[in-house]
Amino acid sequence: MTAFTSIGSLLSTPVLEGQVALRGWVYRTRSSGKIVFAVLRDSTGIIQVTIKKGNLPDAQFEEAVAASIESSVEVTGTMHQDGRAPGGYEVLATSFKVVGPALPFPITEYQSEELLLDNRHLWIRSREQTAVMKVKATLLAGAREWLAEQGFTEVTPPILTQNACEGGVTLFKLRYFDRDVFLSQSAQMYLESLIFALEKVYSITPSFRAEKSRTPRHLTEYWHLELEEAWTDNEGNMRIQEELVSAMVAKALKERGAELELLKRDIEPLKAVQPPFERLRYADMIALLRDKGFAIEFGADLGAAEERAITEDKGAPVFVTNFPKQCKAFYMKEDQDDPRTYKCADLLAPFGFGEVIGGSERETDLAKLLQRMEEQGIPQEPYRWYLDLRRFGSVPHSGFGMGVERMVKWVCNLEHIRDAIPYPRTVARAYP
Ligand code: NSS
Repeated sequence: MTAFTSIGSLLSTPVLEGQVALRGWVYRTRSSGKIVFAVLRDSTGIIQVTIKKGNLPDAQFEEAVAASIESSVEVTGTMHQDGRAPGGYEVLATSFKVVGPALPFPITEYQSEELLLDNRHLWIRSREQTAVMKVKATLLAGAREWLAEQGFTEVTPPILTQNACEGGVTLFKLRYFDRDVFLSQSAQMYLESLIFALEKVYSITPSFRAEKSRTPRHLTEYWHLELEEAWTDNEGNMRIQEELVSAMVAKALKERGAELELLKRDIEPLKAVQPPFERLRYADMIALLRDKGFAIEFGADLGAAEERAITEDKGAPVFVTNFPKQCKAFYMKEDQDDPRTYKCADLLAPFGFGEVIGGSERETDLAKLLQRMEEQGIPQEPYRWYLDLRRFGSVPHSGFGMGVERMVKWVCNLEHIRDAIPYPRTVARAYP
């Protein structure tokens, strides 16, 4: 059995004596007469393989000449320094074998966004997509590590539910045997129930929103990191968020420098992501927006333009707290110091990226919850179990939900959220 070495490890620890064996996909290739330059790609990097006629059996040389882009290949050879090659090294082949030939690849250099999306199953091999997926995995690993250190237990809430967490407008309904159920918009209510067993919980699940809006920051299916903690108020909730976000960004900076560089992400601003984050009250923010020329009144929700205006000159994320009740969901806790508002916060990423987290302290007063549900025409029956939580040993508690792709979009500086997920689902697309 040949022992294959990854391209990344060959470039970081070059093997300048003896043979190396590698395998991957043809990333670029050109040949002239008796020599082929094939750049190979694997999950860890790219390296140039030079195949010279006479250094290997003729049939293998012909195979190398014919090997098209994205053919999978196995190569052995010797490694040499070469200033012109990517990474500064090349492998001079002594054997070359095509494992799986490739038809002409439908993706070439300049392609329309539509063609790239239709060929997403092939496009995800691109170096940019690969880099984004690695950063995303590292952000999630960073979150799990930090949450485990803080004593949070990861739990697995359901995706099929009978209650709406974030309102009826963006619900996906589906037939479930003889009745209707919804795809989960948020695990929040289930997490609220789980704190009575585990106190500090979180989950990472898909969430679904029937978002009709075509924007660069909305998906219909996205990954949601949600957390709920017993005995914690909105201020404690914000402290968890700022530390969690900072720990995730720090891990990406530590482990994904090469990927962020490939994505041309300026990492200096990310280094400024350190707790505490600024807290800005909604009412003060309205005043600020009005100074900037927005005709916005107390009570209006924030759109992308407003969020951009607030964060364009910020170097680090900002919390906006105390939203008016009419902007937010019925389950939030009223702020007794300003009963027009809830004890809630949205976390906005800097430089115009906008909302990445929505969170709040939860209303524990059953009468208040029932009254709001009545006012908003929300039926009690699907929420019977949720309301029970206020009847059996209720405690102050808070939690939040982070849009994982929103985090990735910000950390990787992506223009569109669809590039933060391998198979984006939007109004226009559920294929491939
Ligand atoms: O609607 S949220 O603001 N809040 C909730 O769902 C709470 N129930 C979460 C909780 O407290 N457990 O959504 C939370 C975050 C929001 O800040 C965005 O970052 C993200 O979820 N989000 C989305 N990401 C991508 N696409 C869409 N459509 C989307 N909607 C929300």
